[in-house]
Amino acid sequence: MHGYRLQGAGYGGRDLKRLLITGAAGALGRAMRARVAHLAEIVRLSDIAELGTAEPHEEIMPCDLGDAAAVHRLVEGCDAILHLGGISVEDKFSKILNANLLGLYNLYEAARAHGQPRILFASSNHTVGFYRQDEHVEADAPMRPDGLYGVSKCFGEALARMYFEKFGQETALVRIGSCMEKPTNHRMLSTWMSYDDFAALIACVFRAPMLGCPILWGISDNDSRWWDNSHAAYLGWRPRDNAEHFRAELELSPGRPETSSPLAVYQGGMFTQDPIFTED
Ligand code: NAI
Ligand code: 15L
Repeated sequence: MHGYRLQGAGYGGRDLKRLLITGAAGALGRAMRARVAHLAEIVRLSDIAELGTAEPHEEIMPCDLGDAAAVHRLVEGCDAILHLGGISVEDKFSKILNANLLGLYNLYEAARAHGQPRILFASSNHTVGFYRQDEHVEADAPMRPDGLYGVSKCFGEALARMYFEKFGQETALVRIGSCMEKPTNHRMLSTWMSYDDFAALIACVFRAPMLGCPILWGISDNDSRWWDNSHAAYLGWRPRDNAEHFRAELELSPGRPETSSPLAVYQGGMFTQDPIFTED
């Protein structure tokens, strides 16, 4: 942890009363659970997978995002939502439909009914996966999703934008690159975001006096980055880690991909090669 010290949380510095984390049993949920605990008096954890035992400041509410009534109960009483839940890789459309499309609609309808808590939506670089790695992509460039999963994140961004335009619902649309302990291939020299940088971004999103509905690139301060967040400087997020520190290690293993490999050609890497997974 690189020692962010936040005096107060909540919009404009007030403490949040209750922060909801969906997808809390997943890789990012488990990594963020302790890192964002300081932001709120109570952290409500939700998933369809096992969540373990609640700490004194936590409450556990299992919920399928596709169940509208359950999502309404889940969101009630929350003043901020870290939305990590859903299908996180390419999959059958029926699974993506339930968790990422219906689930997101349920979440935004519940938010509309319960005071419009600010939302951080875990979008993905796979909204723009078919751009080539030698292209610099602006946040407002046309989407070029690389699969049904990427399309579901495009839907999520569009839905969030509509709720912002129509109702003033604030959301940070964070196009996460590759958020993990450390980068594991050369592509991630560009796409990596450290857990600590993500936790700091979450804090900035929920502390900002005014958020709006910006698209943010979820990456560390990587030398090899393809995207930049200068349009969102008002949030005050300064990522501190840099995938470059891992370059020598990656040269040894797994080594550089062939220049013609999708891993070296497309921003979305191997996701561009996934088939459409049909129903059985
Ligand atoms: P993950 O797959 O480890 O976690 C997702 C969680 O959502 C799982 O615990 C799963 O049980 C839960 N979930 C799935 N369907 C559900 C449903 N119908 N109802 C309730 N919960 C459901 O994914 P990870 O890596 O933790 O990612 C979190 C979010 O960030 C995902 O939305 C993913 O698309 C997004 N993201 C992650 C990136 C990364 O590098 N880890 C990169 C880009 C986006
Ligand atoms: C994602 O959207 C996935 O959720 C994650 O598992 C990683 O594969 C990441 O993108 C990536 O592109 O590296």
